[in-house]
Amino acid sequence: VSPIRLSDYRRPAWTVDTVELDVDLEIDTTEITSRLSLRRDPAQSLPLRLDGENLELLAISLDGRPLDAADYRYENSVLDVVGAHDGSMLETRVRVRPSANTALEGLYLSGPRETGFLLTQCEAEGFRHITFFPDRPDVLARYTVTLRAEQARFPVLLAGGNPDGAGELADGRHWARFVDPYPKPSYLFALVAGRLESIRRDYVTADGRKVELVMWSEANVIDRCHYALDALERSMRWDERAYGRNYDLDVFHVVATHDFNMGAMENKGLNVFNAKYLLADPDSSTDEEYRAVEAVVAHEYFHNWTGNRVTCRDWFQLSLKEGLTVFREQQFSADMNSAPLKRIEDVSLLRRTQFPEDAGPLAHPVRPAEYREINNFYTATVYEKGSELVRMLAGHLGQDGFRRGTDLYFDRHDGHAATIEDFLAALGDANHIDLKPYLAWYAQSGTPRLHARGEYDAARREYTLTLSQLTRATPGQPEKLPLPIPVKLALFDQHGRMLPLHLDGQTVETEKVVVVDKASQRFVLRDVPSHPVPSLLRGFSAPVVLECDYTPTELALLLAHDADGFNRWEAGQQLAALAFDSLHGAGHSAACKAWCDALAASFENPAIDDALLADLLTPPGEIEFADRQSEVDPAKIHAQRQELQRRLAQRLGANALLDRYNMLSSGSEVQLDAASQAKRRLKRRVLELLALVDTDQAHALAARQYETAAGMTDRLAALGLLVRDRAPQAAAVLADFRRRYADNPLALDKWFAEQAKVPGEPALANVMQLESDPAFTLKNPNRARSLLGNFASANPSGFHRADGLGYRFFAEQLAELDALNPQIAARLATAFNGWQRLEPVRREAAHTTLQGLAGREGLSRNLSEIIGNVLQ
Ligand code: HT7
Ligand code: ZN
Repeated sequence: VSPIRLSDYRRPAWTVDTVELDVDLEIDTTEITSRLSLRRDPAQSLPLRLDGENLELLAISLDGRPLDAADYRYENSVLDVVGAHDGSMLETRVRVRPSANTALEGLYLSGPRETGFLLTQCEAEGFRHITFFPDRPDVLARYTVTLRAEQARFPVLLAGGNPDGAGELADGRHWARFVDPYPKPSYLFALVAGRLESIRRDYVTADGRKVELVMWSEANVIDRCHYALDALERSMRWDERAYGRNYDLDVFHVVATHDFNMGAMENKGLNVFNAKYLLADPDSSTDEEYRAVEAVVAHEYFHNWTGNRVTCRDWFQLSLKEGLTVFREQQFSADMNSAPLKRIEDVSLLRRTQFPEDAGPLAHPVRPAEYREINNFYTATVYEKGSELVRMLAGHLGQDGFRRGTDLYFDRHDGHAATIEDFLAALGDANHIDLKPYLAWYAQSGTPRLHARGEYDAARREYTLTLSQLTRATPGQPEKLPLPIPVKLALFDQHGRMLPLHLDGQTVETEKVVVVDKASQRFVLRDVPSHPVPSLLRGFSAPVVLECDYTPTELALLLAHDADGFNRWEAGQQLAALAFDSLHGAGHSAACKAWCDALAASFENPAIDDALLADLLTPPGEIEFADRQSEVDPAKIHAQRQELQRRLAQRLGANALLDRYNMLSSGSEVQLDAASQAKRRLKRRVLELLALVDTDQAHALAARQYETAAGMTDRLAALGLLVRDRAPQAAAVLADFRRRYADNPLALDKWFAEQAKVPGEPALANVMQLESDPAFTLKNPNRARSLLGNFASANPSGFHRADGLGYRFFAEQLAELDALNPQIAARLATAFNGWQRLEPVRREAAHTTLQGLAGREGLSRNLSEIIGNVLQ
């Protein structure tokens, strides 16, 4: 398949004003009649061409006249029609097969055929699996949808838009109609039909519209939807306050499904959620999962303006909606919870997922220049790095300026499909600033390295900071340009006090942003009384790797005194990295002691929040350590990181850890307030550290914690520790967990996941055995991800075995999965990213396996694109 290129973009030759869909729903065969009123671009003379994938065409007519075979051709997923003109009405009737749809794209069945329900997933190109259409995001149309089905089997009928009538039909069937007054692209179309229960709440928007909010799920889990409904209400209020955005339909429906390729989908007025991100209760959800539910509910809701009212001109602009919406969710979650902790969580995610993407063969710009399979571009780069770019723009404009900019963006582009240039132009125009230099960030892949060197001239009382940037070549981009990098900085004296900054003759407070937009720049700070310690890139002000030759003492000073919670943690992470290096003799031998001493002081400091302390006590993960090495041996990294943590545990002392653990023990009910969550986070960390110095004691405590836990956070923390350590108590708690949650698929996913994450060689035997467990199926994406995804992407020492058997097993699974669900197979296959940097034995084994996989017959476009790119 030849790639689709951004540079080839052309306006659509044909658009659609209105769509009328009549859908006769049945599990095995559903018939869809569509009437499209067509508009022709007078500047183009191309014949009418519509997309259509796997459709059985039953009837076709143009302007009321049935078409002869000579007037149309349906081949290779396109329908060409002769004789259409501006204002024509094309009517088609097609048949599709929901129960046979294992790819979960288009119309499909969720759950068993006797009890499950029907639903659609159209982003990115699923609508063409439902009917013929110019299935591209710049064709915005008004939809009227009439659903018909057997009433007893499908009592609930839903589609996007406002309800516009319902009634009974002959033969026990019924119908319901929905009209969406807002023009929308086809990827935002949705319908749902089946036996579902609901909980509801009335909501009045700031501009006075009465809205009914409705959460839908299968009956047995409807009680677990209350938290999401509360989160939705919080999101709606927040968007009114923070961005002046009000909801715009009379109803807002949200449906939970266990069968979903991604996290959730923002279909206009009818969001669909992976149950993992909608259901929450203390017995089956961890604190992290509660936060994820709140974040995803907010994310999908915020899309109503950033994505739906203003959509993307083409899929190259995906980050226009995704980067901006992730950023809005991050702001919201920071407001609802702790801002520094949210920042730590988001930057950790970026480093764990996006940095490796940007450093390997899958590197691509936030706005890619070409793709073969768009579903492969829902990546950490488009989402997470895209959000960091918006954060830089927002930081540049300040809170009021950014709001002026987004107001203008919504005014200018409401009801239209926009580009990233449009977004930057609106932000810039509203503030009389040219933001075009930031466009380079959207076009250039790779993570810039920002090198910082400070020199203090005691005689002149001047501190000169030289900041230089370098981005390494990435596939297809050998040359890199300097980018505008905002660096938020402060200076500390040797006692940990912040110094006032004098730059270019002005005094600013104690914090300042300088923008580095050349290969190298010098900034001179005057009137600096003593040799300072710089705190750079505060709050992670740009998505770069900072290289600064800090001494362990300087990092320890920042860890103890930096008022920026994020940078305090960051100093600890950098110090941990020096300590890690020192364990195999490279670099400062004093670093490990400095790290342990600094954390011992933090451990005793009552002013530090429990959750921040838990994060401070956690060194960078194995993937982050691997990112700093050129010949990666995951087994060695695992062992060395364990050793680092053991030294920390020794320094803190078994008694102190035990005392703290006992102090943190929680009550008999799960409280969700920040302090209670923080306690559980620290308790988990303390127990993990204790296990490194008093293993038997920690395992006994974990077994008791498992038995007495009031909720999933404590229960899973205990189970995870026992399973990872292969403790004698592990088998019993695993058996208990399995029994306890036999009917709870989301909890059972955790049971699979924890066993897939056992470090080292034993992981593969576990995973192979679990693959033949009766509860395992490749047909359910959550289950496939929990076992195979965790094994291959979250367990480096388990997956990357020197004998290559991890790769061989995983490749077999991918091939099998690809035949069922290419999107999920392709996503899981990205676990092979970075194989070129493995040590030679593993590298060779991975290479052989990848070549074998690439050579298989009949791979999907999704999987072959990823394997092909990874092999480059
Ligand atoms: N906008 C949604 C993307 C999505 C998706 C993409 C491809 C295949 C299936 C999908 N399900 C949802 C999710 C979001 O970012 O909000
Ligand atoms: Zn999104």
